[in-house]
Amino acid sequence: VARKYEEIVERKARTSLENLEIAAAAANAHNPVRGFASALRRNISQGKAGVIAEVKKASPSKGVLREHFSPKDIAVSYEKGGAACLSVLTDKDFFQGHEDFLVEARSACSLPVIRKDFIVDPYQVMEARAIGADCILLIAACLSGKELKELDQMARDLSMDVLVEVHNKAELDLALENTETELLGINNRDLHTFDLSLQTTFELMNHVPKDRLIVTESGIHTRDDVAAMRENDIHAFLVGEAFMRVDNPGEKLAELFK
Ligand code: IGP
Repeated sequence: VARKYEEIVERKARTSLENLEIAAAAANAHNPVRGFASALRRNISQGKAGVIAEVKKASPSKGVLREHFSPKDIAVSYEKGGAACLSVLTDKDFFQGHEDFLVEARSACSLPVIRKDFIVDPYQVMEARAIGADCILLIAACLSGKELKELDQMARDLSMDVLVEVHNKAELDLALENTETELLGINNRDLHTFDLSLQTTFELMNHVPKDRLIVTESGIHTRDDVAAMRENDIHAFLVGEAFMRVDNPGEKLAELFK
């Protein structure tokens, strides 16, 4: 009966903001958040990297990354490989993602999960908690200061953590001014051109206050990439492609962050 109820609630969650509110409240009662930021902090305080491992079938710049795509199998593999958290793409049009992938991945493991999508509306924030997300991504490039403030506050009112993502100094200033979340993502990829440079992290990190936890995002492929970050005191990572392209994503994770 309980499972049926969850199914019903989850269906309703797609229909209206009002129903979503009910679903999010139900999720908070029956499926409380798994601390996302705290999972990263825990790993880092033990001297390990805090890895957010991404579940991503395809990307607009690279096309399909993985033919055999099972969010459940990938989640299990990542947990075994030592991931602190999962990131699941739910955007359908450009990343071939789906809300169901988040539900599947999260229920297959005990790791906290971020909903990775282009969030521009309160509806999507409510929906995130309703489907079980523990954290949301807010991309400064596609939001005004007012929107950032509203969505950051709303997510935290729903008990979720927020990862706010920036790619340049103007976006960083906007994010710092309008969010209170501790998780500050620096995307090494320019979303407009797809150009990628790890230098982005090294340039912007000096402008980030010490109480924020920097997550370096995109383009991490080698042990040298990881070492360069860690030498600069960057210990939290968001990695997708490097894991999606191999048969055993968790094994690759363990090897990259050994
Ligand atoms: C992962 P990579 O290069 O390891 O696959 O990158 C992640 O950073 C990337 O998927 C990402 C992203 C985003 C995707 C970062 N920010 C915003 C969609 C939207």
